[in-house]
Amino acid sequence: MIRRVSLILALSTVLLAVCGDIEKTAAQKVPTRSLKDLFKDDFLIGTAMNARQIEEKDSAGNGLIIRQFNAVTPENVMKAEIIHPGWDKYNFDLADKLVAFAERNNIKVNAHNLIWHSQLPPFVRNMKNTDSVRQYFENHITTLASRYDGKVYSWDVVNEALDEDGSLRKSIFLDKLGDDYVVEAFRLAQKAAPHTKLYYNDYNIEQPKKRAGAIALIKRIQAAGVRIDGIGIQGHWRADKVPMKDIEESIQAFSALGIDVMFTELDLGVLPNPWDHQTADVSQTAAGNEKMNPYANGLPDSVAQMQAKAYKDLFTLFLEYKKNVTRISFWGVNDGQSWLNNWPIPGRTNYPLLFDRDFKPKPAFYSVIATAKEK
Ligand code: 9MR
Repeated sequence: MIRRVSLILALSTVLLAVCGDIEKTAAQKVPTRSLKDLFKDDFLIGTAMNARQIEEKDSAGNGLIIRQFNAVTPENVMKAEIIHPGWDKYNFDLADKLVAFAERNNIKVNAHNLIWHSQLPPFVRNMKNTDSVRQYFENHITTLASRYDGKVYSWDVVNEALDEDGSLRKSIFLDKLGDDYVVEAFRLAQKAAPHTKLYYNDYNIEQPKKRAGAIALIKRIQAAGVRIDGIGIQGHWRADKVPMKDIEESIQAFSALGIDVMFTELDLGVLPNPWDHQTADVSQTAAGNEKMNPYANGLPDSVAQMQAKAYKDLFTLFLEYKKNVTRISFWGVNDGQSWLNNWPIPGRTNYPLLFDRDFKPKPAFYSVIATAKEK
């Protein structure tokens, strides 16, 4: 009898020890500190939210958002194609849900976006008549900007209006409304949303030629006496090729214009690039093969460490310019939810963010928080 009891006791001790270890491992993997707290005196820390998260159907994702971030950008639900599918038809449902979620959790919303050549609803894409385009442009901006004024913190008023050489990109807006359309978009937004910050957002604007185009565009808006509060550098870079010097020069050049600088769609992909140029143009796609998807079975530690170092260098730079840099937003919550799994080659396994597919912090998370001063 005594022997049986001691056997049971011994077994329970072993069991307890094992469980304890499991608990300890799990605890080690759950971040105890949050990005938003660690950087609270420096800049806002944001993430893009997908539709499931906006509907609060992704409990792990929603929990992580509330814990780690104090700014959110809707990844898709406020794009024209979704929110304004017909001349008189608006779908405000998910945008309203996003605003309610953010308010409840003390999170700022950056609304994305008012004017973009891409993801336009078919009724706009096929418009031939200049007056109709002008009417759509005015209705769209005025309706959305006024509805969410005071409810969202900021708007990406115009998204991706520039080409790589710094000239205005060919689009239905440039074609029908002429090259003052960006100024006009900000003028309409300013009128409809006096309590909302107004931003220009684009990728590759850290590159010298495109940067010069962005500077000219901002000066043009300012010269017209129209308000622009900030510029978003999207930050879709490759982890092994982050253009640090261009980024630093851009922070300096844009803040010299008296506006806020933000990094609005940050992700550092680790997969091979099918081209020799970097872009975030969703219309450019390529075919894949196994060589182009080398980490389908997991991220090698060496690559995770390389990415962690790239994130560390970036955040060190952001902190150096914390007077000018007001928000850093990641483009997605975890690696599995990133658009980079399907672009430019569909069906790959990419690892661009701070949290892995199980929402666990990666080495990149720890290297980022290590740059923050303990508060
Ligand atoms: O991440 C977004 C993806 O889910 C959409 O399919 C795509 C097209 O709407 O847009 C992606 O987000 C883009 C953002 O709105 C603007 N900058 C580039 C982003 C990545 O393509």
